[in-house]
Amino acid sequence: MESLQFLGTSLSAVYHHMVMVPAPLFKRPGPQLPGNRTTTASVIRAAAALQHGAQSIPLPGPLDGDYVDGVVVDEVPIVDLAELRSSSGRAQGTQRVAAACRDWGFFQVVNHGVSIEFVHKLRKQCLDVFSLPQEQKDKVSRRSQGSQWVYDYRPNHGPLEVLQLNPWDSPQLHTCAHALNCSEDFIAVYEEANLVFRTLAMEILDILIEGLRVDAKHFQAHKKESQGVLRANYYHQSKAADQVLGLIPHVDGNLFTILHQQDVSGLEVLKDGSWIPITPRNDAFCINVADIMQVLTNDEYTSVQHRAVGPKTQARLSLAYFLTPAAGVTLVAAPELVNSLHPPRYRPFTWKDFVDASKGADRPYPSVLPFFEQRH
Ligand SMILES: O=C(O)CCC(=O)C(=O)O
Repeated sequence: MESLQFLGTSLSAVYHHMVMVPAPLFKRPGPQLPGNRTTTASVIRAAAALQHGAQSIPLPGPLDGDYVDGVVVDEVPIVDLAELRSSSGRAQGTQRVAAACRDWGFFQVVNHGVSIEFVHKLRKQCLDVFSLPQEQKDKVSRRSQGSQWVYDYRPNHGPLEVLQLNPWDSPQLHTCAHALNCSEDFIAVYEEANLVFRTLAMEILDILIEGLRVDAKHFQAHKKESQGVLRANYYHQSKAADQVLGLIPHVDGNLFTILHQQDVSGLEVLKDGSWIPITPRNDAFCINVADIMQVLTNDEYTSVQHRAVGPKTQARLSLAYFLTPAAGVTLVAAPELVNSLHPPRYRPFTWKDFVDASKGADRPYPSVLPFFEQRH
């Protein structure tokens, strides 16, 4: 259990670093004017050109996308899994996903096959827990349980409550349900979540592997033995939300993460130096590449830095399923992704080494990955 509590980011790091950020970082002016559209790359080119004394900015391309500080950035990739399930859409779809993993470390999936009724049922169970009296939640909190905690609360400017469980760990589910006096439904829903999210995670893992065009054998142990951790983040509504981060910038330390943010915004990913807000979609899951996938792909896929901005007008619940790697295997890049131009970036290590490093006082932040880099 303890090792599986190192995910997404070290929670202690997050909570101890609740930080103030300057007032609104993002503007979304409307209506969109085609002439004003530009891509992230061209924004960067323009900034670089101006820095080097150019008098004019390169003309933008005609792309749709999201505004950040008055300019449009490349559209956040949305992948239709139904298309990838058809033989005609598979090859192109996997290459689109691979491009998203390289360029963004992030994409959203729709038509994923998980019933929205089930997601809402799970969300309701989590909300029921968060609405319990504090004394009851404290029975399983970090303060009372130490490393065995499943619940945590930080009363900072944008208060955040967390419920983190291993949905495959029946004794843990029963102990938690008993301590919180939850109904049998709680256990049943979490057991179903274990199946539902693992099934989706395996489908996504297959797609990520196919997109790399490498031998799937390299990932076999993770297909067999990887597990998931389910975390519910409950961000309280806060008037100071636009000055407070609910979750500070971090990268996830697992293989990849599946996240549902329903219809309240908050998640932002870092792309080419800008924080891009991810428009919430009830029908979509966000997928972000995490550190261990970056290692297995020798940096072909990149682990994305992300954060959550606290909600201003209503509370926000996000559900995150972290797929963790097989515990016993040595983590090294797929051989096809290593050559003289791309020597192995990281020394071989195990998931336990990674978790242990994350607990070290002087670990690099926001990721411990630099600790495992090889010098050539
Ligand atoms: O709440 C969110 O949107 C982000 C959650 C997250 O990054 C995490 O739990 O590690």
